Amino acid sequence: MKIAIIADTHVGYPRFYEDSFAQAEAAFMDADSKADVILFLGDLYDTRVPSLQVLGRTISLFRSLKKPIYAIHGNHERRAKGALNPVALLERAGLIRHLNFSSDVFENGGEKVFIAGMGNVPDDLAKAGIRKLKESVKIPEGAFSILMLHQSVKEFVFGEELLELADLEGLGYSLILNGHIHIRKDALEGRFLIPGSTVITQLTREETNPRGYYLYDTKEKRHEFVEIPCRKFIMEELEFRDARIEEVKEKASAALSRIRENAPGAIIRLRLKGTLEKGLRPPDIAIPEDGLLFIDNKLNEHMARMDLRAIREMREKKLSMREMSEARIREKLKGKVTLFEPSELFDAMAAGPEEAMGLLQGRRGAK
Ligand SMILES: [Mn+2]
Repeated sequence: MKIAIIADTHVGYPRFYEDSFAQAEAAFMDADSKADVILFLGDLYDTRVPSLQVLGRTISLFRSLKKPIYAIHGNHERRAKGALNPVALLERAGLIRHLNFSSDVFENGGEKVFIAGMGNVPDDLAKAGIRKLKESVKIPEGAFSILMLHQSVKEFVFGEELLELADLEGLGYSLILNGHIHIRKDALEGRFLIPGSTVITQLTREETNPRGYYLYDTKEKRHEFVEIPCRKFIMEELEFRDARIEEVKEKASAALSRIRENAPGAIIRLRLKGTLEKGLRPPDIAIPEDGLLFIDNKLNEHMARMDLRAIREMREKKLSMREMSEARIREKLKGKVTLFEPSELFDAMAAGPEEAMGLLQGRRGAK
């Protein structure tokens, strides 16, 4: 049996609205032609209550597919107890099977697979969720069994109280599938699979990799990644040193034309790093963004960091600005013979550069 595994299509995602549909449609239609059954791992929609426009388009898509679909809901679709979520709504319409702390047996050509699902629960309740799942779903003996989840997993996401692979491995499923994490992964020698999202959402370096879905073969116990046509996403960095505004603008526009020529229509994230000429601030560099161009202005970032560090240090030591400055001056003057006290220099500097210079040149009291 061939099983298609799709996750996180986020249809209706505002930033890349059309892409979210085109790429979801591409994944489902391709899966429909290659697999016997389609498993969907949550976040079909980007919102809990999608617009009628968005619902309508997915209904048309699912009506056009021939293979059965099993789905769970993701965190983007989770609603309060008793409120109907959009994935459950599709089940009411007879278009998919929605599994939530429940299971089913799918049969094809004499081969049976057991499929269980747990819709997303908040991270802090995930372990309790797994305990509840163990009680409500019993895996039949000898069956090839699949669990569908939409959770953060410690090995791939930062956070506390998250599920760990070890928690899941011991549940006894032949195959565990997880959505939620938008980057494709596999673990436990191919027994734990995350297909990743079909649409770009976070604009991270990892998202520059191809998008698609997994196709699992139950005979060979192997998965393969099937790439779908997807808008390209390109990330580039430009480094500057004491740059003028024109220099930054010229280099950025040259880089953009080169990228656009090689990959027309790509989403581009351009990061500007390094330093600007004295007197310039990052906001002085204004490169217009559009729906496909994102400028990440990190110019002079280390300076901002230095300022931040000084402020933080000051707060930690609970020193006043005056004490802080005096302490710094004292440190600088360590071992040097001076005719003035650090506090005097601070006062002079506070009064103005003339006064400070006067003090340093020994014109004490010369006003
Ligand atoms: Mn998601």
